[in-house]
Amino acid sequence: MKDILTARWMVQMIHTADNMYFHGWDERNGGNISLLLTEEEVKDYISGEVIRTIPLNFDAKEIIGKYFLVTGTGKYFKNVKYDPAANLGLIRIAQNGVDAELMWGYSDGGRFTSELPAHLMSHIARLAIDPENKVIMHCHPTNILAMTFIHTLDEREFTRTLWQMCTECIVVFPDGVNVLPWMLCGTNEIGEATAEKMKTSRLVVWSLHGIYGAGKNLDETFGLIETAEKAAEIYMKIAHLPRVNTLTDEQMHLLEDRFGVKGREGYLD
Ligand code: 2HA
Ligand code: ZN
Repeated sequence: MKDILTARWMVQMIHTADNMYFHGWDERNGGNISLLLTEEEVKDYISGEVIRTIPLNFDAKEIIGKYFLVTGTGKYFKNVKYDPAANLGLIRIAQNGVDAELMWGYSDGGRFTSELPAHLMSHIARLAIDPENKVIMHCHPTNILAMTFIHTLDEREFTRTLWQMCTECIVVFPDGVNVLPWMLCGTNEIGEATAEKMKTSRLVVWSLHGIYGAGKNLDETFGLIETAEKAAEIYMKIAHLPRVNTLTDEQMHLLEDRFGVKGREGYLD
């Protein structure tokens, strides 16, 4: 058996959690990540023996047998690199669809993030649209969060404001951002609402809380959130100042043509 800490996907997960912490997006135990892995990717690194079974508390029958590397509940992103085995776990969705089988990790008796319903439901929603989706990422980026206190939560308006803040925004997230009102976190209800929003955008803002991102790999998903957060940062710097210049819809149409993307239907005039 190979050392799991040398697996490429493990190294990327550890680096990503560290990077997110240093961006200030994951204070204390804030945030969580889940990375979908194939049997092929994991088989050389695990014995195949189930260490423990942990109930999911919802039915995940669409993803039976799939493997996910997931951050642990109550764990701090800043500590992942020092003790990956305690802070991360590799789970497989059991054949009954309602349990997770622990294959590696959570070595101090821990379990997966309390937000696992939102993660798995979002994986199911994204996989139906994009079979290559692998990552769901949740964090608390400062400026996105700040923006939800002072900006309308109307999704078209919220998206347009972010698109206007950096030239590349419409290229990076042409599908825009969806926005949920404040909801109680850690519940199946917020999980279902997030997954529903994931059907039309890879970014879902949780008002007064943070953001969810989805993507094909850790870098792409990180970059998606990073770009939205950069735009929100610019907005927070200028929102209270008179705006002399702005990116116009005409300019954004030029970006669409140049980069071969199409902004969300009806979001540009
Ligand atoms: O505790 O961010 O939303 C981790 C969280 C919950
Ligand atoms: Zn959170």
